[in-house]
Amino acid sequence: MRRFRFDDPGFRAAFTSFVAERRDTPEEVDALVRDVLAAVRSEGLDALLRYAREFDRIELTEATMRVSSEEIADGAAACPADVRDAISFAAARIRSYHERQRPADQRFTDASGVELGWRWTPLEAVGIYVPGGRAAYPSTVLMNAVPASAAGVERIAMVTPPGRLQPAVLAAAQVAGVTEIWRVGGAQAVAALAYGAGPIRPVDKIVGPGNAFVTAAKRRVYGTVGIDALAGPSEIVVVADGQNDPEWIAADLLSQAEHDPAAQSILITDDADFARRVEQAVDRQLAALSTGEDARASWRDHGAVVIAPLDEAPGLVDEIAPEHVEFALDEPERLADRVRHAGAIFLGRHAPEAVGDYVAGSNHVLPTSRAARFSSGLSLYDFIKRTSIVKCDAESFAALAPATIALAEAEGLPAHARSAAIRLGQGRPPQS
Ligand code: HSO
Ligand code: ZN
Repeated sequence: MRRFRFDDPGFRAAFTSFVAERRDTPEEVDALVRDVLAAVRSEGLDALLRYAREFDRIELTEATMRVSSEEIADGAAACPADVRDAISFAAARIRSYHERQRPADQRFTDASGVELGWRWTPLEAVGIYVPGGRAAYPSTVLMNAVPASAAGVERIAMVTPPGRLQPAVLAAAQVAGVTEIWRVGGAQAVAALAYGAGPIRPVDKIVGPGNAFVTAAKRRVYGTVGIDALAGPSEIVVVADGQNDPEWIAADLLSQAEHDPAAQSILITDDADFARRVEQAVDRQLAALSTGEDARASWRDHGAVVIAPLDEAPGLVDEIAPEHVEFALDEPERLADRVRHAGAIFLGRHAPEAVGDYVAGSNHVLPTSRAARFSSGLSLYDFIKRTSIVKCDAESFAALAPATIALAEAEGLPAHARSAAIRLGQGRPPQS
């Protein structure tokens, strides 16, 4: 854990280099991923079954590759009632938040009499990657599938590595209305979704987090299909004054540290004594945390405490451009309104990031690794697209034609020029 003081002479340089540190170790997986994509593309189902055998050590067939509707129902039923209820509660809140994002179609007539506008339509088919193991979060299934469903996507296909499917993941899929689930993971799953393979029909966009292989594969199939942002390790910045309970703030810092040894938690406070008490609380809580190993590594290697006047916090937050920032203050907007770069902002002493991870309704798939400078969290917009509309009659066309012809000629594109001129009764080619 690093300690910074805003009034130290070397603060600027030290803080800037701290923020620029890389946290995830880049893995050299691209060559293998390229081969896997090519094999699935040319051999389809055979390649999928072979990779299941080689990589996942499991014998699958075309029939057992798909998770049946009974399995989904049985798995979901095996999910404890309180977790099921929590999933339904979360799903309803996520749906209503994302439904408010639906933009309106527009149609208008401009001063030249040209009718213009745009129209939004949902994507037809979306693939959701759900990692195996500990990172198979039911909440992430909801955060990906519910906005897609709210957008009106007709087909949502989930892929997940073969192995035990967690009841809560199946319950989340069921609540989100996902009926198509395939036991296929890794780069081969991304390939199957992008190109189609055996019974898996191709989709139009692939979303959802994954390991280095999945991420490399998504990068490679981009263009054939759309993809969401490439997820990095989670981040939180907590801006807190000395009026907070140090145990609450320590818990918030550890809530992100426990995700991953490469996660990052940063406290910004104007009260050095409070900072010390938070540090002590972090150590105490770490000792009793079942995820303590990852959380300790994250806090040790990437954590930071910054002592700074609170008025400086918005500038520091913008430099970090974090995935999440909490303002644990009485009048949080006073500072938070000045923040420009953050994936999600949590306001007040009773808005820990954990509520946003699960049930607030906002999306927890958010830009990491400073991507908040240029991008936003997952939303309804990821699952809809816009088509432009142009309508002219003879009169409004006449207002547009001269400039169309001039630009076409300037670009050396005579057929473009003619396509306009011919409607003005000019430039008709000689008839034979
Ligand atoms: N904080 C994570 C999301 C998550 N938390 C899932 C719990 N489960 C990345 O924003
Ligand atoms: Zn989380």
